[in-house]
Amino acid sequence: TEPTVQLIDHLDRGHLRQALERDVREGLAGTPKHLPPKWFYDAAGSELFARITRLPEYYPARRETAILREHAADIAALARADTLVELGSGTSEKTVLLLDALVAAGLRAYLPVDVDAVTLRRAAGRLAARYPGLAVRAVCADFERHLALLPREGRRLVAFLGGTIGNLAPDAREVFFKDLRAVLDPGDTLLLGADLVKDTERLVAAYADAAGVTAAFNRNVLHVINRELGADFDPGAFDHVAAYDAANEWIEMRLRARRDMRVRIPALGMVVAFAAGEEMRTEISAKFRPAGLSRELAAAGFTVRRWFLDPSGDFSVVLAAA
Ligand code: AVJ
Repeated sequence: TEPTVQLIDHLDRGHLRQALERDVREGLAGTPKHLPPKWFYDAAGSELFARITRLPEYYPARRETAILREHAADIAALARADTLVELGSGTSEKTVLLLDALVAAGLRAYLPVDVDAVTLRRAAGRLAARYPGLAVRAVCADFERHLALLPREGRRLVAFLGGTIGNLAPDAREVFFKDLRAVLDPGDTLLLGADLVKDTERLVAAYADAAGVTAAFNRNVLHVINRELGADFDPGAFDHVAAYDAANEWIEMRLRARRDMRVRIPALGMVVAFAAGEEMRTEISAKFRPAGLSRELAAAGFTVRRWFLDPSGDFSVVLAAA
């Protein structure tokens, strides 16, 4: 049987609900309509994302895994961490690669942070069972809002993997890096996974897989809004769209209405009209160049210690010191 893991909850139902209401009200009143990607991740959405990471087209997960497998010991030696804090930990599948090396080098605590309490609890239990000497404390929180609440104990390594940093628009990213830097102490480090700019075809294929898993993941946000806010979205009436914006160097996921629709959202007292062909943005996933990301990190007060690129140059992991 798995040990019980302490769950620190900064996202009580009330706050979560309020944040969703605000995001949906603002996003659906906007032109163009848009929703933040964080609402993809209920239990079903986290599961769909885990399936995405196993798709042949979705190279980022495999590339990052290869980097971590190759360089975990280097990372552990550079970070000399007592505590690993992982932002957006999800199923923590890749984390074992880091934990094996970090625990061998003296790590004492692991704090996964995620918005999806179900997936978080399950992952934390699995890792607590695998590393008996490690204190595992799961933190249910929104990494954009609750950085200041993260426990401060020992030398910390903050891991933000998978390329999730790309979900933040440049202005939000700047705020995030500054806020994160402000809660770190000298000696603490950041391990950041970032997907790199590459040819458009491969980028788009990674977000428009042949099996349609990404399409289901994209539509899941409509199921979440239906369940939580009593809305009557017909998810099947929206097409999945993935497009590369070459000027901004980011992938955009959208949901395109197949026909004219009126969607009722009783909890918000809203009726939202969609015109046939209208597109609603559900995610940006920015792609980076090491030089540009180095500049952003430096501007927030981080010092880059090392870049790790996979042999094909598709994905990068950077270790930066506070
Ligand atoms: C989990 C944010 C890293 O942006 O590539 C995968 C999410 N969206 N396929 C990404 C995602 C569509 C993913 N991140």
